[in-house]
Amino acid sequence: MKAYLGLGSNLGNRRRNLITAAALLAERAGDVLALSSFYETEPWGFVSENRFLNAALALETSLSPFDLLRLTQTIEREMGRAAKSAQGIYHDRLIDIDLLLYGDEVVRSAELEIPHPHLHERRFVLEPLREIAPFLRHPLLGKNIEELFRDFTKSTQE
Ligand code: PH2
Ligand code: MG
Ligand code: MG
Repeated sequence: MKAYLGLGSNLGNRRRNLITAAALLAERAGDVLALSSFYETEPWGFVSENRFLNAALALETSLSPFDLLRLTQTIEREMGRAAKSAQGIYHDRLIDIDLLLYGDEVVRSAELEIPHPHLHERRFVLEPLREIAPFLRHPLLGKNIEELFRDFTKSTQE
């Protein structure tokens, strides 16, 4: 199955952190089909002086969504991520790996939501994803990533 992941880092050697995460995913999750450019972005939803590098990654994987979630959490821990976001409170982090889309599947559980519920509201997700998958359809919104990105840029002055 084709899965799309978002990568983010705003601490340490951010470029190296994204590359390490991509390499570990390639080792353990399947084939990395594409990795976007790295985008320098302002922290969204919390105040920090540390800007993010964000990227999107396409993966061909035989892992289930939940096994993929567990693997990404293991990689985050191994790479030294300390705090996990809870109740919508965000922190600086060495690495954050988010499952954005998994084929056309829709998962809504306390542990995991696919498509990522905020995918279409965040420039730092849409812009890298658009680079590697402009024609990928969002299974719930019925639009492709390029269309979602255009809607987003029209609706915001950000
Ligand atoms: N991730 C967050 C919260 N805010 N801001 C940017 N720019 N990039 C991120 O990856 C990011 C964020 C929660 O995971
Ligand atoms: Mg995140
Ligand atoms: Mg996360």
